[in-house]
Amino acid sequence: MNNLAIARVLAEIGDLLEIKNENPFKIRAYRNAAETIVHLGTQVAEMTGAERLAIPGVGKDLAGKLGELVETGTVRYHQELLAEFPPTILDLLHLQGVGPKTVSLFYSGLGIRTLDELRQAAGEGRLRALKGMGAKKEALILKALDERQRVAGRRLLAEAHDAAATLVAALRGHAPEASITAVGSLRRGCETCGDIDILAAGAPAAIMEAFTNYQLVERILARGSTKSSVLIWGGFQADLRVVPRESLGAALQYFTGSKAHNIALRDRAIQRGFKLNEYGLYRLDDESLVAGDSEEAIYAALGLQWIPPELRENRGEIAAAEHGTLPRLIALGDLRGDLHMHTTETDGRADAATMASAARHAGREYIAITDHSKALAMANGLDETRALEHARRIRDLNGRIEGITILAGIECDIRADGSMDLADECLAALDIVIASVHGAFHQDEQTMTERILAAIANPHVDVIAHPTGRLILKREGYRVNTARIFAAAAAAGVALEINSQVDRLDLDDTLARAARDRGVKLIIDSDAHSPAALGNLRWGALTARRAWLEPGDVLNTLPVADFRAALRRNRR
Ligand code: DGT
Ligand code: CA
Ligand code: CA
Ligand code: ZN
Repeated sequence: MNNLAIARVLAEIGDLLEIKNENPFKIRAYRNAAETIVHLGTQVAEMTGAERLAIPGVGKDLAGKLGELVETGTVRYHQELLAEFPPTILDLLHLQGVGPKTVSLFYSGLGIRTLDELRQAAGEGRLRALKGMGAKKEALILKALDERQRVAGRRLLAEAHDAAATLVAALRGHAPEASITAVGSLRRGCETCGDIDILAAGAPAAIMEAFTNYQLVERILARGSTKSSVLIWGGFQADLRVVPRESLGAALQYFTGSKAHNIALRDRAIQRGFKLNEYGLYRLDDESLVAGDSEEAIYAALGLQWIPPELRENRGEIAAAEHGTLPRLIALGDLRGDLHMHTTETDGRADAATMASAARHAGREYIAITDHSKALAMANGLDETRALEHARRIRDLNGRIEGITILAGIECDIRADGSMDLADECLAALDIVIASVHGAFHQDEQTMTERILAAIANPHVDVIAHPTGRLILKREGYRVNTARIFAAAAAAGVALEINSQVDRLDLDDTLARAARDRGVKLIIDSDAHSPAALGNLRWGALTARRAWLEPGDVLNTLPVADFRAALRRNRR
């Protein structure tokens, strides 16, 4: 039994425990162990008992199960769980609005084991008979099933990035001379990726074998000398293309896409008497090569500035490159501040001092601690008294931690009626107030729009966080008239957030660009709930690049004094 097969069993135990609504720590232990084992350099089957115990995250109990697995090919615990639930019902668990309790209800009440069976039952109106269901919930389930079909196979950018990084590193180990790059939607920084596209230029033929033998390959889908496809751990499809070194630029350009950008570029080439493909740019008359080894040379031969991959969506970038008016795109390093994060005072995992030190290490010059307000009771949200005490302690930290300015803020809920969750006197006493919607998502567009406009009208509100509430691949944003929000925010000097959580990226690229075009200032925040999550800022910066933003469009590129002066509360 190889490590991949072992990891699959552990991960499935984790999933089955989730359906049983077991202790989250226990679930995470199985999943973490699976993740560790899949990346181990040595085979678990060849280890001694003591060596297994030394695997990070593997305790006595798990080491025992590993031994059982290696010796007998199965684990009794896994078999017992499988006897309780068929593994296909795991698919149900990942539907929006369906938790483990609902899944077991579907199964025990109606014998539903698959997505198809669920769709049929919902279509026939049989779900509403179950305890705690009803026609409305049934309709939501049908909608979630449709949504699921629409996004099937796509994954979050951050997940694709991690999977690609390990794969690219492994391939580079086999071909240190070659140029090996992730291309496709991943290189363009798209919020979701359908697959992982890897390009190798100037690599020996053996690179294909290294690819299909990669330790995380679950299945080989296609194998050839210039292109192979595999299915890897985590459910990704990965494609590898191999081209000669002299075609590096042409292939990078071609396989980075997007398709729409490529079609526009190819048309431009034809109009100028050229032919463009993944091997090079050629003259149509005598087929001679014009450019091929670098992207810059290809764009230049077509009369264009080099276009950053994030802009290659055929949204005006070719005209801008022709006129030399491409934006000077913002980069992660331009972000001096991070103004949205949580601590153990509410639902964060570290205290303010730890978050501040970590943010300084990440290169920030200033941060704001913005814990939740009392409406989020589940997160232990703050009332006025606690908010002000917390603020005093945060301000005290400034004297104790060097190299970073710490602002005392709050993420204040916008109640269903548009009023703020904390009294004006409290909000006025803080350094920055972020307002956000965390409940009553199903309001109609008019109500939701008025609700957010009311928050913007409050003179103590500086920022609207995650303005649409969408969760990528999970939940559509609430219905809201963004044009009215942008106009009001621009007029009031309220900034709109690009929230950098991997499944939020909210505002998204198109909305952020539209907001900027209407005069709105943006702010890119991590919304970190742990020190490690401060690093998510990179995804927000990437989203801002896809939105064509320049440093001047984003408030937290400013030095702290200028930043504070630009906040709505301090503007005159
Ligand atoms: P994805 O995988 O859905 O997230 O999006 P992409 O953009 O990575 O698409 P993919 O993997 O199908 O193809 C990678 C790139 O290869 C794509 O962005 C452009 C190029 N490409 C693929 N098919 C065609 C095509 O039919 N014509 C042209 N011009 N380019 C193509
Ligand atoms: Ca792709
Ligand atoms: Ca592909
Ligand atoms: Zn938050």
